[in-house]
Amino acid sequence: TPTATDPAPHGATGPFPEGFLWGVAFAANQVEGGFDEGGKGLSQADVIPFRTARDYVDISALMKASDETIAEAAATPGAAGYPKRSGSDFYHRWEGDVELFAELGLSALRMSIAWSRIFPTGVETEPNEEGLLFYERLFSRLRERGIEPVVTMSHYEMPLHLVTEYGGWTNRAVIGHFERYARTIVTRFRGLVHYWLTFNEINTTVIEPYTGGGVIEREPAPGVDPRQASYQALHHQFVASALAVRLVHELDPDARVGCMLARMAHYPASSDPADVVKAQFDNNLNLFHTDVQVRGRYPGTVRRFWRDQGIDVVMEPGDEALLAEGTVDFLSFSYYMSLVSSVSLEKYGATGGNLFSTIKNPHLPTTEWGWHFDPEGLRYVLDDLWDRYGIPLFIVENGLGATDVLEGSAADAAAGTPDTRAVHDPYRVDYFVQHLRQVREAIADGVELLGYTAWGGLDIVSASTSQMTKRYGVVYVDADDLGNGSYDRIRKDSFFWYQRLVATNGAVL
Ligand code: BGP
Repeated sequence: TPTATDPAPHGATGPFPEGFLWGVAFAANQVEGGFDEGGKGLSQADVIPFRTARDYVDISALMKASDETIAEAAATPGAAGYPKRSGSDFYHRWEGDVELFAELGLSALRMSIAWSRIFPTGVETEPNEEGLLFYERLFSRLRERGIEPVVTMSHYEMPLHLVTEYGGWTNRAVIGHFERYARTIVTRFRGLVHYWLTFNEINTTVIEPYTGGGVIEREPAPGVDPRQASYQALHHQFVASALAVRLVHELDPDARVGCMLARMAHYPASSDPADVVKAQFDNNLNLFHTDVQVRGRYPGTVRRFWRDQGIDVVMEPGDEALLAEGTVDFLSFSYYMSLVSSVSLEKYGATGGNLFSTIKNPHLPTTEWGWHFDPEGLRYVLDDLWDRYGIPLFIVENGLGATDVLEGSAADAAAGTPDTRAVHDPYRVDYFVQHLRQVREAIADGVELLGYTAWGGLDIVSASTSQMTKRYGVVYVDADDLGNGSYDRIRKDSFFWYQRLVATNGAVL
């Protein structure tokens, strides 16, 4: 296995295409904080509590929560029990953070707009000007620093009111509210934003219905497949996404708009054809999302799956035509791991990843959180997506969640002596090196790739565990899981490596 210190296998210099976008990525609900400032309404992320350290936050519990429980969570002041309410305090520190990104030499920042900053409950007819101004200043500053904002319209976030009063995306009426929001931001940020993404990891709506679609299902009807509500919500999101694509094309012909998938490749556990067909089926259940958003239609495999499972997705006349019309300009995706499929699960041991329980791949190590570490899988995914769709791709998330150790002390800095604080994270550099070498292979295979934005630039609150200490950044944020700390920013060793990576357009690999 190559390591970060090995010489580059091809001795290549500047192996990435001209104009390749190098960046970092994060989401409003995980980074901003300021959850009740500037006229912002509560979002569904603001009521996700912190549970236990290593365990997966059981968001599905929220789906069964009573109105009173949600109201209580919504009313709890302070941030400690609700880590996403303070995030990384980017809302107050964004100017300094942009300077750090400029120092990194970035050409892109992938981020999201908090819908609840623009329409606090989602149903207002007029937007919240203070929210619009926050992003307008941020986008303008980024452009001044030569950093292209790549903006997700909805990243695991919607106004809480739309969840509690409407049932989230299960309710078709939410489409209209989203359309007004999309029209508002695309109009206002015309010329400032050239790359839009509609929904983050749209396949999450089925995997994590509360996170992805604001789906709260107190009592699913007896005998009804529990995924029924999620697939209905997903269909509404597809329609809303197609409308947003149309809006961007109409309102700002210079901008490009993409979809966003959490791409998890499924490998067959064995060469038994039954396992191979099962892996193909699992891949199709992941890829049908991009089939809809890139090709403009649901594939036969998912329609058959719904039939077999008794899932009945209601579509209105005109929906299919809209999906066919609202196809995206590029396909963006996150890549963290591959999974393993088999028809006989009991034959194989499972890895207890914090997000997915999957068959353990004996050829791959796992991260501290049990996710398969699979750089070659990224090349496989890139080549495969390019083959399947033939439109430009964009890696908008890839990175390592790890426990970091902060050395040195803030007291030194406070006493006027040099700040000795440092984070030595060779494991993160190694992660990037191994994955980016595979990206380079895919580019050599002919894949058209717009850019790479590493997750998350700054340490931010984890989406799935609500931990700050599952750290992804190249910049350390001095805060713990309960929101204690100075929130100071400390450049990790990986910061300086990433800076060289960008400055050489990938030649350090
Ligand atoms: C993706 C999400 C992100 C992010 C990342 C890492 O699923 O789009 O929001 O957080 O995964 O996951 P986690 O934070 O759960 O470790």
